[in-house]
Amino acid sequence: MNETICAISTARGKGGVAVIRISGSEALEVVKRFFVSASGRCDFEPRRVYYGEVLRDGTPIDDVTLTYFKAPASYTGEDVCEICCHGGLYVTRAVLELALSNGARLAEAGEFTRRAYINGKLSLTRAEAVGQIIDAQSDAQLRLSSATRRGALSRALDKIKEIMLDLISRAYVVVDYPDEDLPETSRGDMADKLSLVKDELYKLQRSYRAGLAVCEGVKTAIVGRPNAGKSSLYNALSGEELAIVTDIAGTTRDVIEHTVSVGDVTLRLADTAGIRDTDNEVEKIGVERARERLAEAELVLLVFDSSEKENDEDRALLEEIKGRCAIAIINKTDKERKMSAELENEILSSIKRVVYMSAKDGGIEELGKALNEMYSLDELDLSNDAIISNARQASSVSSALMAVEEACSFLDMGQSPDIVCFALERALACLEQIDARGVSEEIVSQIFSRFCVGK
Ligand SMILES: Nc1nc2c(ncn2[C@@H]2O[C@H](COP(=O)(O)OP(=O)(O)O)[C@@H](O)[C@H]2O)c(=O)[nH]1
Ligand SMILES: [Mg+2]
Repeated sequence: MNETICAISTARGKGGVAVIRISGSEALEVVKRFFVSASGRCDFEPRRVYYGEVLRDGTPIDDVTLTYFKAPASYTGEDVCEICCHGGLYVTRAVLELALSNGARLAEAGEFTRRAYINGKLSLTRAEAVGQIIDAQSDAQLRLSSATRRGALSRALDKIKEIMLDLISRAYVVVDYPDEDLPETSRGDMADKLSLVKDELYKLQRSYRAGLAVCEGVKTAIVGRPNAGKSSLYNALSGEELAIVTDIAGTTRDVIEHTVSVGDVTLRLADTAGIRDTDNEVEKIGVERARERLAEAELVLLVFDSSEKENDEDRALLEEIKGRCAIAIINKTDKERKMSAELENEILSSIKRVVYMSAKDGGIEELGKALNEMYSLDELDLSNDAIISNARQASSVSSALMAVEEACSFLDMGQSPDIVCFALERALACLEQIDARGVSEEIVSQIFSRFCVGK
């Protein structure tokens, strides 16, 4: 039998109310030892809210509400009591201590959700999504994690697994009972089903790039020659005046970083010093750092000043960025244009994506659109589609794909159905790793340790 656990489930700090959650077979017994309802009743019905007082050594310390959920109809699948007390630090702690001294022990980080997973209330991807919802910092992150929590990814995986299982079981029937007159899965049918499985898995694999861009964020460097408007762009994207902006070339020296969301993409954005040759010792270090940050960036926002004639620095940077994942920002469109059509053509041909904007007056929506397109987010419905958003899920999908590819090539080579299915079974085992209950204890612990206490 599981121990009964308790924790403060609301954030630490002063607030209107705080929730203390208690889960386990003894939950109600524990609570009855220190809670008395105003009506005097103690046969609490599930899914009802009771008003009453919390007593410590016979003295009321707060008036609270108690909600009781009876197993298995609760978050964890066990008996759960939630006490809602006033949200002071001291009073909340006092109620928690009463639960502790009356038979519950303190929950570990993520232990409630872990129990929900163990009791079959949530699949692993859905449990992970609960963590993502808590961590979400943008609307896109919330939409994606909420869809995963509702089971979008689980259902997509189940669908693929179902087709695989059907193929495997039909083939084995043929293998096990060769004399019986069972309909043999025709090779054509098998090939069709396999290619369906492959398509679905490739779709999931492709979704990872989008999932990463939304959830983890893209390491991005804003680069360009001095005074192009990099810091202005950085501030406009951050929505705050974080970087110093002046018309003096060489103002920015330190690399400053901030996470922002543009369109549906999360950018781990760095503003850098304008890249040029300089004799100034401090600026020189700034340029070196800008170069380092440029080298490690996954995405480059290369800023040009359209109100100035281009120079060698612009051309050198354009040449350097060729072939990288980049968006060209042609800035200062509110001013009279002096940049040559020749450079513009060069930019268009070497960096496919170009956004015209004024960091002063706007154009950020256009950048958002370019980013959504770049990460295929315009093809996805974050609120409903199955999207892979972490390395654990992605690596299992890749392994499953390899095994399915192998199954396909066995089939092409004319191998018998059981050999094809042998590869399919391996693919199935890889997919089971994502969402099934067969996931190793180590991985499960790792996932739930990232949660906060009380969740
Ligand atoms: N008119 C106009 N001025 C801009 C724009 N973006 C930046 N600036 C000005 O250009 C100068 C250099 O900007 P800054 O952001 O410091 O450039 P950085 O050196 O690339 O970081 C400042 O005076 C800004 O106010 C823009 O879109 N339009
Ligand atoms: Mg700057």
